[in-house]
Amino acid sequence: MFESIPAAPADPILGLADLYKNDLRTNKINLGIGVYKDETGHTPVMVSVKKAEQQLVETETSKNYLSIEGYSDYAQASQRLLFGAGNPILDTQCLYTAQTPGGTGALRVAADFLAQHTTARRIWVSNPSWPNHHNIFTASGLEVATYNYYQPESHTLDFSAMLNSLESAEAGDVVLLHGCCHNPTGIDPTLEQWQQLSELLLSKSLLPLFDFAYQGLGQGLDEDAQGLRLFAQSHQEFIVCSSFSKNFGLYNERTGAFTLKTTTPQSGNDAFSQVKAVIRANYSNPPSHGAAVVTTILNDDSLRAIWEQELLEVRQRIQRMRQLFVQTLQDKGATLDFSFINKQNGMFSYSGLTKEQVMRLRDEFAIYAVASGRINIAGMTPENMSRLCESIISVTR
Ligand code: PLP
Ligand code: TYF
Repeated sequence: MFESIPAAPADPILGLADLYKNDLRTNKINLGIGVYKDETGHTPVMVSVKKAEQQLVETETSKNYLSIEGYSDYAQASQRLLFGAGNPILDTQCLYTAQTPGGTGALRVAADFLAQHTTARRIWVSNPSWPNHHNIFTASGLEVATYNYYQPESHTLDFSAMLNSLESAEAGDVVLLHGCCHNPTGIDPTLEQWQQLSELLLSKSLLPLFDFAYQGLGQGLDEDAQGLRLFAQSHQEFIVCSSFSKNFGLYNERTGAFTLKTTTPQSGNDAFSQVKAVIRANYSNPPSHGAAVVTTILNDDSLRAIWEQELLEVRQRIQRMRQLFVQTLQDKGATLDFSFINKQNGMFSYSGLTKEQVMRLRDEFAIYAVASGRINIAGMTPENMSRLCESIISVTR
């Protein structure tokens, strides 16, 4: 039975992590997988997380199963972070949140729920996007269509092309939007563009699905949520799939949330009962630890202040590396203009490097980037910057 199964294609990003690990060159640089690294190239446990974990070790009394939807304190804290404390949407009784195994788990719950319990058959995903979007939605039986997003010559959002492609969407289709720090381009809509998108989706009866995996890594916790919060003012129905992997550094604890906004509490209760049925058939109930850590931090003023400061440092380090990268390339005489990298948000940048240049960087210089040209700015340090820029100049000459 197992003898004639063809091998699955490697994940274009996770596969790279293995190649990097097995590379014996000591001066190797990893700009591949989207994981934050500090100035020393290490992915740290945040101090706020360690402190919350210490508290939990002291106070935890049971490892009993959680409910299907997870901790209710976590759900409320997640909603406050998404929409802002004091946002009237929090009192509508029309928001339903389930704790999920990472943002990926939230996306899969959303995909199964949409495919099995709504009339939605098609979801529109940006071109390019995180490769796993296609896997997840296809696995649930949805058709994946793509909308234009990126203008390679100017390294900007091709907003008119984006609107144009969405004109082909039909009532009842779903549109996936990256809440902030678009993966892989690092280019987000402006507030005016979010407004236009919101109006377009409303006028065409398209359902917004926000993938919000990088809140706080762009401009700030509230700033990064401006698109979502604007949509929430006028859309009665939408879904948010959020993740705490990046902004709490809780990658391996699989900590995310699925949030459903419905028109009325009555319809919401029934719809959310189906979300819970989907979860039961997938993984029954979520893992506890990451969500307990997040809830502990968000609901404790002093831990929260430590976390917000740590997140600010993450954001500032990424911005510093962007500037240093652009400056160093310029100082070393790069012929290409890389200044657009300073205008992008979050960990990722679409560098404009071609697949051939990415392969040369890997083979000749032990520098790992995604074949699409996506680079993880957080893989840069003041120590590796010089060699990185010289190598890039060498392959782009
Ligand atoms: N969505 C996007 C755009 C991502 O980049 C990621 C990254 O991992 C995820 C979702 C999944 O997040 P998680 O690791 O929490 O499953
Ligand atoms: O885009 C990234 O690098 C992160 C991490 O299948 C990741 O989102 C990459 C691929 C994948 C899961 C997570």
